[in-house]
Amino acid sequence: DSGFRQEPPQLKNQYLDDIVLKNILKRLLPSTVLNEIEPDLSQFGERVITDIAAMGEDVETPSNYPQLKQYDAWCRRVDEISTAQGWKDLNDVAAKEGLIAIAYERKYNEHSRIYQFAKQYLYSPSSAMYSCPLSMTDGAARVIELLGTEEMKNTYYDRLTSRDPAKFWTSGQWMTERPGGSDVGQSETQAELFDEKTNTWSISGFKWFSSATTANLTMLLARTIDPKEGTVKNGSKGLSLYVAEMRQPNGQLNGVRVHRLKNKYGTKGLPTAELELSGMKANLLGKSGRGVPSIASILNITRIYACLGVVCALRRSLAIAKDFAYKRRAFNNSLDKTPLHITTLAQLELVFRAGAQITFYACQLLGRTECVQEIKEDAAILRFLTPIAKAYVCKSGVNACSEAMEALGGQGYMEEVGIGRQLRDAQVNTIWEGTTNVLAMDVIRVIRETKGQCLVAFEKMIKEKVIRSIMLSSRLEDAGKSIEIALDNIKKFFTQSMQNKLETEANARQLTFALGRTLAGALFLEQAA
Ligand code: MFK
Ligand code: FAD
Repeated sequence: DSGFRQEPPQLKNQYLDDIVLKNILKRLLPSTVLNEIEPDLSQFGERVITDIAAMGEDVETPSNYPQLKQYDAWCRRVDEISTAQGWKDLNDVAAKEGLIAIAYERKYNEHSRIYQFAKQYLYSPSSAMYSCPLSMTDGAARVIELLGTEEMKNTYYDRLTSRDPAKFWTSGQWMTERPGGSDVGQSETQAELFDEKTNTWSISGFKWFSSATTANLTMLLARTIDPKEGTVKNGSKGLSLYVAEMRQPNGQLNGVRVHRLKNKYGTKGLPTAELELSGMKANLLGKSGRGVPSIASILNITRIYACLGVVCALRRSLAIAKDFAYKRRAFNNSLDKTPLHITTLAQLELVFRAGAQITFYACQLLGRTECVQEIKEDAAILRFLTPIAKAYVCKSGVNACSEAMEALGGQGYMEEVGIGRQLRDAQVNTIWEGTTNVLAMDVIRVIRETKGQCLVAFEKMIKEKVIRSIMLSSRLEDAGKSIEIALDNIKKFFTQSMQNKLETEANARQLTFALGRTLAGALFLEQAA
């Protein structure tokens, strides 16, 4: 038929077209660094809508979803997980493009993290969730850098941070068990000393969620059996962190049986499995009984990745929705000239910009804590800010992705348009690496542990940003006043509604979101100045 055909929305170079990312980088990076890395970001911005996007499409093709083969034709247990060719190619791209390496080569010192996260931000929406194994690999490299032995640094760390696809390894992170993913203190998996000389332990139990099951390495928690007494400690104080290779030198799995692949709502190309561990050989990493604080170095990195994952999913969804608005007409008007439609998109843009500002601020602090001396203040702010960011950015961003879908009407709901995938994959970021409420409780944990000093430091940081911004640009005075009022309201809310333990916990989410909104406001001011 010769009827109407809608011109479809199209993506442009994802770096050059992203004014928000470009402005954030301009503000956070010295111009010498930005000038040096911009050609790389531009070429990568093009790749993520061409060859890298095609790899992601390959992974997202239903017939290519991961599959588990438990037995070979001779009834031998093999537990092989097959993945799409695109999944392997995305791994190689990640190594060659330095998606982990950039952060650890530290060519630009503290700024390297921002450069690395800018590339991860471009990569993630096209990567069909390869950013998940990468985030855990990043966390694993950091924990080895902080707590690993020289041998672990020479072997594992070198591989995790390599740019050579033949050498590059990824790592998983196994915490969640059937009795509790939030409350890991209920974990049943146990570790028994196998060889004292080599610090090798034999681990048995069941891990209920393992994403990146095809990774080469894993970081896992297990309850340590005291070698002398043969006893274990209950709760999380009995857990230690271990590092294990997935396979033995002969290629067989290292005491791992893949029970089942998870049948998930999203993250379809990511092989998430239930694993039975029986005599998995692993090395203790860090101190015995300090598993949770040790693995927290990973969590605090992957939580920033979760923010990034939602922010760039929203940015991709909005890029589609905005281009559509220029091309679609309704009631004799182009959507980009329709007041209510534009207001709706502008509100989503605000959510996106808030998320981007908070995420890159967290990333800036992460880089500083890793590279700069005298980092006490940065580290304290980062510790408090990470759960705030993860809870606030992920929750608001997922809701906004859903709105962006609606902005294309019925076509938004169609698979080929691409927003559905972004929304599905964004959704998990409110669950994994700590649910919204668990993170809100982490905010309370930090307040309690620092006896409220983190709130004082937070207030100081916000006020400094406001004052500096107003000094640079007096037109921001009114906005600055609003932020000060928001800060006062948080203090009032905190003192009034946090009288006892029950009330404090019941109000934790509200407090966390208020802190997130206020931080976003201060960062907007800084950007506007
Ligand atoms: C683009 C996508 C990127 C993301 C991909 C990721 C793929 C998916 C991977 C996963 O989902 S992995 C599993 C993630 N699991 C979680 O995030 C667990 C959520 N639960 C929590 O976070 C709980 O709050 C926690 C397990 C930490 C509670 O543990 P405990 O032991 O009951 O808490 P406790 O006793 O308050 O704290 C023990 C110690 O850890 C304390 O230190 P001290 O012993 O020195 O006093 C705490 O300060 C410390 N700690 C807890 N959380 C911390 C931390 N330290 C630093 N940072 C933190 N976040
Ligand atoms: P529960 O802990 O049982 O929580 C149930 C509900 O109770 C939640 O709403 C939670 O917010 C609430 N709740 C719990 N405690 C509190 C509290 N104190 N205050 C208020 N509310 C509370 N884990 C890994 O270790 N490695 C992986 O690779 C991994 N990959 C995953 C991949 C996917 C796709 C998914 C969906 C999950 C993955 N997980 C992984 C598991 C994930 O980290 C957990 O599901 C998550 O931490 C929540 O744990 P849970 O499922 O046991 O829920």
